[in-house]
Amino acid sequence: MQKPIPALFMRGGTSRGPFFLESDLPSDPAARDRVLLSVMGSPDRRQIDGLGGAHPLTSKVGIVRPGTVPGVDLEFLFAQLQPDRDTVDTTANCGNMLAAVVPFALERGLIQAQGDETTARVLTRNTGMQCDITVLTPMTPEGRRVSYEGDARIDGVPGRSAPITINFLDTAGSVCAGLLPTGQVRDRVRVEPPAGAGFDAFEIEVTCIDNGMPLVLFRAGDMGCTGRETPAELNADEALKARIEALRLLTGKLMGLGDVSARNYPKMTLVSEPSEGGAISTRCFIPHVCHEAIGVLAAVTVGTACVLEGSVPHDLARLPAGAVKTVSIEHPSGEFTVELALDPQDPQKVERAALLRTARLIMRGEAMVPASVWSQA
Ligand code: NQM
Repeated sequence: MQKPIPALFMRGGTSRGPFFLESDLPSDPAARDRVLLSVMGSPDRRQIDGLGGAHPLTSKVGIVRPGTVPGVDLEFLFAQLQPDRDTVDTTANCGNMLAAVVPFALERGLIQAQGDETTARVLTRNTGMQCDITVLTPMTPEGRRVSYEGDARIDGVPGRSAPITINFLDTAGSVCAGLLPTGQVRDRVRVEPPAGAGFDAFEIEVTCIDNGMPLVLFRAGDMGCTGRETPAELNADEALKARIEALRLLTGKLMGLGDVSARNYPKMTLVSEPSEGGAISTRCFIPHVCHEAIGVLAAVTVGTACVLEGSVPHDLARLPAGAVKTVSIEHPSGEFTVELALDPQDPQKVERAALLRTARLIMRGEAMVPASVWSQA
């Protein structure tokens, strides 16, 4: 006997996973997490017994409920699982999975289409951040339906789809206490090797920042990289990954995050001069494998760091003039454009971030959970 749980399997931006109504899952978080691990087939490198795609970007789950606070239409809880670990982390955001929330809510009847476009205010329960998301809802013979087809293209996803715009309203200090959690725009840190590590102590300049996602940015060259490597090359470099992880554990503490060994952040981001006409080039570890592209809020945070005078990426970045900056973040599979509106009184402050994503309903059905797992729930 297995327990069926209604689910929509969706792509959100460059990520993918099952979406559930909160009311269809156990209310106790520990029981819910056991169910999610079973649904995804974790821990197992291949996730052979579940829906996970053997990569962090396809080990994600969306949980949606109607808004419970005034002005909020929908509330979204994002859960990051890992193929080979038994962790379910709900403490950080995912702007890619976020792109599928309004389509999911329209599919499941949580909200109604408003016209040719539908905008909903979404609260992420992970960090309390709010955003307005707009999707296309054209008239069809069956009434207004969310559209997945269109001309919008995002790097990291083949083909074209209907555009989804996300306007972030308040992103600074999502998980950390503020935008610059060390209190400085640039820090120089000394990383001591843990016992048995095959590298020497080293010093490096970093910018620790959280404008939607905690990130540590450092020059690719300072780690002996060009910044042009493919994710596969970086993922195969165990010596580099050991140094980056030691830097992550140290900066996690400096950012007030404590012991981050079991956390999926801060994301470790190598930056270098742009080479494709963008503002900055990136390779982003999330945090143990290199992203094939870059996360949404990671891109917002990189763009914000570029704007800040004195930051590590500021020196490398080529930014357009003006108070509303269209910032193109280069990544391994193309680029990610974020529009940053600066505070007219303080050009060092990003007031609003907007960006384009796409999403698609891939499959609808029921995720089957073994009775032994559900009965413990
Ligand atoms: O930064 C990957 C993704 C993400 C997160 C990650 C994301 C974001 O690409 O908002 O979207 O950083 O683990 O889905």
